[in-house]
Amino acid sequence: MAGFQAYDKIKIIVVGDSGVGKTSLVHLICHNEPNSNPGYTIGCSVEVKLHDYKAGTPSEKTYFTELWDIGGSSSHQNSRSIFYNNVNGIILVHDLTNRKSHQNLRRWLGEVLNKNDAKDFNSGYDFDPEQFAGNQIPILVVGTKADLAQTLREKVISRSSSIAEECGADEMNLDCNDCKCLSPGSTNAVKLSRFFDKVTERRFYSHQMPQNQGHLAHTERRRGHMKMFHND
Ligand SMILES: Nc1nc2c(ncn2[C@@H]2O[C@H](COP(=O)(O)OP(=O)(O)OP(=O)(O)O)[C@@H](O)[C@H]2O)c(=O)[nH]1
Ligand SMILES: [Mg+2]
Repeated sequence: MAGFQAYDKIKIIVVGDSGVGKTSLVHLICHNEPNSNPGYTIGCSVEVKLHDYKAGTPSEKTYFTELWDIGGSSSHQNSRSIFYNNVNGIILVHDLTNRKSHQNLRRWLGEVLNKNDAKDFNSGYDFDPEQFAGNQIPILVVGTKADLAQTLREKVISRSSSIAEECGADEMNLDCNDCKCLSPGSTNAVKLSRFFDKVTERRFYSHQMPQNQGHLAHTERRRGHMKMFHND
């Protein structure tokens, strides 16, 4: 563990409706094994993964990647904004068997970007997806429960009107209960690693401050008090 604190860190928030599988996903990413009993997330849980930026190249460097798993319960909407400061990357999670959870990703993105405006989640956050055409803050869209979404209909639904396309985001689908879905060298593992590389690149190798980074970092105002849990 010597030198552990010497790693630079990046902050990625993981948002989406309650029950879509955010905690299961984060656990799989950070521990390489399924979480048999995730339970509801109250507030926020932060897990860490050491990511090798540009692995296998002379530029390789390890970064401390924090994954902020935000509880999706609508009853905590007013207090979540305290977690949205200084965000370097966003993982939007939806359940492939639940179309509504995909539609709600627009609202989640709106909530993150408009974190200082108190609005009801169901009545009106909005954002312009074209804001993201230049990918100021890298976004990854993850569809969970691929094991349950086996029918053609569900697959078609999952592909239609994708927020990932609108935002120019990366996208992947998986079964969070199957560690093979993120096994080294698999398509999803490569996509995830590329996403972490992109976030790291924007955070540490881009001299220009991203437009929305300033927006996200703008205020430290707290609108509530929430407990933070660490699962380790
Ligand atoms: N079959 C299947 N079940 C999954 C998958 N991902 C998550 N689940 C299950 O879905 C339920 C909810 O998962 P969580 O990870 O707790 O969901 P969450 O998004 O963290 O929910 P909140 O903490 O309430 O916001 C759990 O019973 C998980 O085991 C998946 O890919 N396939
Ligand atoms: Mg959770």
